[in-house]
Amino acid sequence: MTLKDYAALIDARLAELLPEAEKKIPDTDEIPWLLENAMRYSVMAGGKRLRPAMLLACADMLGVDRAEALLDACALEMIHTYSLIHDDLPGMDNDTLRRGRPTNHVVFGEGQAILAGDGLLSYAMELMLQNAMAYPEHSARHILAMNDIMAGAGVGGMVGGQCMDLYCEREHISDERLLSYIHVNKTSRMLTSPLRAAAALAGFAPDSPETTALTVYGVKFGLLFQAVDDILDVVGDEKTLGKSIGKDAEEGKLTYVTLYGLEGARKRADALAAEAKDSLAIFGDRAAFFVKLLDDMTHRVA
Ligand code: GRG
Repeated sequence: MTLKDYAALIDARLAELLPEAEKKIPDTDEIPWLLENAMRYSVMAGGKRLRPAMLLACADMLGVDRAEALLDACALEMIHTYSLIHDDLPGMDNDTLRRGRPTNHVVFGEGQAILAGDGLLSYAMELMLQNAMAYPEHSARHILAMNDIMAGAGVGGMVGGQCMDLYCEREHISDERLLSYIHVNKTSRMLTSPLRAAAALAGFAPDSPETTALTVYGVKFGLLFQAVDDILDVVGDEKTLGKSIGKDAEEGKLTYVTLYGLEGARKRADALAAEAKDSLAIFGDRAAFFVKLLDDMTHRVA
């Protein structure tokens, strides 16, 4: 299975979970059409489906029944999409283009966009809980997986990273240790949690050699991903990327490129890819998807 194959599986399930809704007064317990359509608009706008694909590929590698992991993968993509919607709001990055479309707040208004993000986060949690209840024989595994996903997305994870990012930008602070906190939490945690969640579903303890190796891979992969993101913000093509570029320089952000220069950032990305590859040794040939992913992400243009 390739990244594209996994993305197709995830797209199909997401489309079922967020169907196009007709305008009507909602019944009690029903999602209002406006909220459903605003959530669907950003989730179904495309995207690489990287995080859920990593969860499913890792589940496959570790022998987890794919059907048992699919809702968690979709939930992860919903959480990621909520973070993009909120990141694009006027109070944050104030962006008008995302996934090749006008951003959620441009189409639905700021208030509804905030709710679409809130909705995706809480719907994701509901779906993961429903999935856990469907497998009572594995409830401890599901609780551990949910803990990894929510902690990665939460206050000591992505939200914490975003908080420090906003703080540094508004206060014009450029501290290397804070930058590392921001990268690891804002970007890497959401790329590590899919792997840790899959390991939890496979029955591995959080401190097992397998989970530890996957965590190292996720952190390095996340930093590589961020370095390439910073490079693309300088040399990328807005149309291919489907989002605004040049924002980092405009806002005077501290990035891999401002810190190491373009060539230095590329070298840093190559070094991170090599370190991430080394961490996969424990899985041998079974980790082929994750070795290829490093190459794909190092050379990505979108
Ligand atoms: C609002 C709590 C909160 C967090 C926002 C997503 C995010 C955190 C910030 C976006 C800015 C940014 C460049 C983050 C680092 C890398 C990143 C998350 C890129 C977008 O992810 P992709 O490339 O996007 O996987 P697609 O659209 O392919 O899913």
